[in-house]
Amino acid sequence: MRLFPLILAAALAGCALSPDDLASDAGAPADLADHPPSQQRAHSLSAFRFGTTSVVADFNGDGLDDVAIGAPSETVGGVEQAGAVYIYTMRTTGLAYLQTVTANTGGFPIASSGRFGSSLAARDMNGDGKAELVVGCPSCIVSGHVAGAAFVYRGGSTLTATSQTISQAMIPGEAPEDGDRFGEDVAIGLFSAGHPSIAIGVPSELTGSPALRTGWVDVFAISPTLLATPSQGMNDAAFGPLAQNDFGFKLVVMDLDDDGTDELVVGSPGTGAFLDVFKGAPLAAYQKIAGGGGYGMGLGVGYWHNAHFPSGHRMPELAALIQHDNFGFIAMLRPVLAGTAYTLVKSGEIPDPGANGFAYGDGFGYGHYAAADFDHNGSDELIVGANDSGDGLDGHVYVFRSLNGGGMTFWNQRAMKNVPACAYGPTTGCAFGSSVAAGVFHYPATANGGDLDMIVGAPIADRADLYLGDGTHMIPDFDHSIANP
Ligand SMILES: [Ca+2]
Ligand SMILES: [Ca+2]
Ligand SMILES: [Ca+2]
Ligand SMILES: [Ca+2]
Repeated sequence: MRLFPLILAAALAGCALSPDDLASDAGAPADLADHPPSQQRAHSLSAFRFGTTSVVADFNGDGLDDVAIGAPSETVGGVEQAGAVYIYTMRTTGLAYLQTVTANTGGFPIASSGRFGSSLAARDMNGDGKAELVVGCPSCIVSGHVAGAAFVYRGGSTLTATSQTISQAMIPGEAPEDGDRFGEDVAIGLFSAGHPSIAIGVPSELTGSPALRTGWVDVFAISPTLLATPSQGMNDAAFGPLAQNDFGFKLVVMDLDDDGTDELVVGSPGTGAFLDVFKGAPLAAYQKIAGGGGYGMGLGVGYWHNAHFPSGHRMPELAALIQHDNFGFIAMLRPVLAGTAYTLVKSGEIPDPGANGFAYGDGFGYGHYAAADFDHNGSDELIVGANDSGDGLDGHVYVFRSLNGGGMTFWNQRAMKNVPACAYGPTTGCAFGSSVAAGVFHYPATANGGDLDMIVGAPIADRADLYLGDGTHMIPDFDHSIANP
């Protein structure tokens, strides 16, 4: 787990890594030496099961939040690390297991360790009020190569597969190749008003001549019948020299200029370590965010400063892990109008509260963040996991409260830790905080004023823990935590 930060530190300092450096850590074989840091880190996640990823959405259209929990290391049909996603819907008793989705749900043959569920995204893409689920499977075998695939599931009383395997095999001029990691992250956006698309990160894609492992993002248009058609692909060439950037490792969408269409933010935590913003249909390079250290390992979007565009629409803000001075920070970036165009400008940094001189080795800020107005002050709290907080893969979750433009501070609960759950993994910990998501998970939903709750993945303990908000605190409700079914 700590291999990655050490390698990134060396990479940022311009040091060359030898295979011996990698071989000295039992977690990563030497043959990963030419792969970017995040792939080496991914290799160490083989014990991560239920709760590695999560997404909250209303899949069945009843107005209540549901949740999908990813378990990319799940054994399916005897195939280790094939991966599965578990769907829970809100019932009168609270969150209840509904179904298990695997790559095979739509008929895709599970023949190897695909790590289905490594990435999740959800949004209603056909306008029926029921959210669709998109699942990345970055090691699925396509055309005989461990190249990766993604799948779309239609929302409804149960999720149903579209029976379409989305991969680079669909794209003229592109080919599935071993190790591409197509599906490492997925995002759903409206890059053209009314027309949903999905963006798929391919962070180990080779591009250029001579080929460099630059990374890539493929974009697919989604039809009203939920079928995907390739529309474009890009790397970061428009922004400057190519390198082992791991472009596409993390993706989020946000409408940063209030024109009714989403912009795509792409994290590139490799050699360059920056964020690229794309805008328009087709998406075109819009802004490169770099400087001060390494961006790209973790991203979140929320309404953290309670600001509004002149239209009255709320102004979204980006939170992104930035690593500098051997330390992890969450950088807050907000849209600022310069001339006639908005761009994202950093407004502040939140240091890792738990590092204690540990440098950036505690997993703080890796992955996707959650946003929720737990305290009803009009601006979202920022929820960030740190799944490796020093004492084995133990983990913390930090909740930062927005002061409505006056910066971020701790909410009255500085950090949460799932001590009961960690007892399941006394030697390795439980990686609590690997995924964070917010929604209303208590019943009835109006029982305490619609307060928002939180679900936290602890994938080495094979469970996700529930915290119920009362507007003032998050109260652990381990009795209703959900374990791998
Ligand atoms: Ca629902
Ligand atoms: Ca739908
Ligand atoms: Ca926009
Ligand atoms: Ca708040």
